[in-house]
Amino acid sequence: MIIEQADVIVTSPDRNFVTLKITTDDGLTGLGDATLNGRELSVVSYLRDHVVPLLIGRDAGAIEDTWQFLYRSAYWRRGPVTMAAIAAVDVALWDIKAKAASMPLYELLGGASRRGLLAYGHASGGTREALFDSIRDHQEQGFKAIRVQSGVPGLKSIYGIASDATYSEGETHEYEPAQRGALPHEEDWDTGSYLRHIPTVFEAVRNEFGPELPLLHDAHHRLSPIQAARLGKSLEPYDLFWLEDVTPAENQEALRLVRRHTTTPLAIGEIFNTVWDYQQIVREQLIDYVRSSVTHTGGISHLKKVLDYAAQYQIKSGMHGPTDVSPVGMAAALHLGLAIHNFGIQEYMQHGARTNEVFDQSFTFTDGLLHAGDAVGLGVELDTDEAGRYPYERAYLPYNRLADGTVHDW
Ligand code: KDG
Ligand code: MG
Repeated sequence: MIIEQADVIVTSPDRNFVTLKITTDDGLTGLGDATLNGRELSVVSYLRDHVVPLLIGRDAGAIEDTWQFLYRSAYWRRGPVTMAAIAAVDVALWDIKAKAASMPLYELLGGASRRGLLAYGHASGGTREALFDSIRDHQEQGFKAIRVQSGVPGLKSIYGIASDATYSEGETHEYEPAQRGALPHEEDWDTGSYLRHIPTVFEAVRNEFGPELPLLHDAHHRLSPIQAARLGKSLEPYDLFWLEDVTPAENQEALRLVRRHTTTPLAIGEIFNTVWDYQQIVREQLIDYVRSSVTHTGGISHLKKVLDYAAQYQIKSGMHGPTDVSPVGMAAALHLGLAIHNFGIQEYMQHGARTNEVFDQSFTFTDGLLHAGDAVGLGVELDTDEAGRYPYERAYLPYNRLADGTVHDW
C-alpha cells in the first residue's frame, strides 16, 4: 500500500469544503476533511505545496509515523492550518486502512462501545415564538437534545440564529455563519443585554418543554471570566447539559474562576487544535466536555489522544459538528465517537442538499442517535464531477463591534 497520488479537492456546493483524496498503488482511496472556515485556501496551499510532495511513495499503512513525520519535520508546530492539514492526511489514511481490512473504521478503532451517538441539533429564533417553533421542528426530526440560541432585544444580528425568513415547513434551516462576499459581515454585541436576557429564555423554554429535554447553549467566547461565572450561576435552575465557550479559552486559567462559582457543566475547545491546549483545563478538571473536531485537531490519531487523556478525569467528548465540518469530517467523528468509552454527545448540524449530492454518505440518524453505518472505511465517497460544478467562493465568518465601535470577540 504505497501512496501514489494525493489530490486536494475544493468545492462549494452550499459552502466551501476542502477534501484530501489519497490513492494507493493498489487502487484504494481515502478521504480526509481539511476545511477551515473562512481560511480554506491556506490549508489548500499547505497541503498542495508542502505536504502532498512528501506523501508520494510513503507506506499508506504507517499512520502514526506519517503523523509524527508531518508534525515534527515542519519544525513549526500546532495552529489551525497545520493541524487541519495533518488531520486530512491522518483521516484519509485511516479510511484506506479500514478499506484494506474490509471493515467500517469504528471496528478498526476497537469496535462499537454503544448502539448509536446521542446528537444535538441547533434550535434558534429571533423571537420566542420562532424559537419554540424551531425546538418543536427539531423534536419532530427526532432530536433528543437541543441547543438553544436566541435573539437579544436591541441587537440586530447575533451568533447562532437561523434567519426566520427561510423557516418553512419541511425545510431544514441550519444557521450558516460564513457568508460569501468580499468582506466579513459586521454584527453588533452588548454583553449586559445578553446576560439579562438569556436566563429568561431558558426559563420560558423549561416552562414550555418541561424539565427532561437536554438543553445546550453556546456563549461563543464573548464573556469575561466573572461574566461567565454569573451566566453559569443564573442558568443553574434550568439544568443545562452544557454551557459552551463562555470565555475566549486561550486564557485557560479563566475557567478556574468560572468553576468556583457555578455547577453548570462547561464545554470548550472547538478552536483548540492539540492536546497541549487542553493540558491545564483537563488536569485541573475545569471543563466537562471536549469540543474539538477530528478535522481541526490533527485527525483521529491526535483527537483520540486528547479524549483518552480527558477520560482519566471523567471528561467526555462533545465533538464539534457544524456545517463547516464536511461530511468526511463528520463521518470521522462518528466512527471515533462509536469506538471510545468516554463519548458524551455529538453536535449534528445538517448539510444542505447540494452537499449531500457531492458527498455520498452512509451514516444514519434514527430516534435521536447517529450511527456511522456499516460501509467499509469511513463510508463517504466524493463525486468529483459533482464537486467540480461548484468552484470555491470567497466567504468570511462575521465579526462583532460594540455600540461604541470597539471590535469584540465573535
Ligand atoms: O466556523 C465557526 C463555526 O463552526 C462555529 O461558529 C460553530 O460555534 C459553533 C458551534 O458550536 O457549532
Ligand atoms: Mg460553538
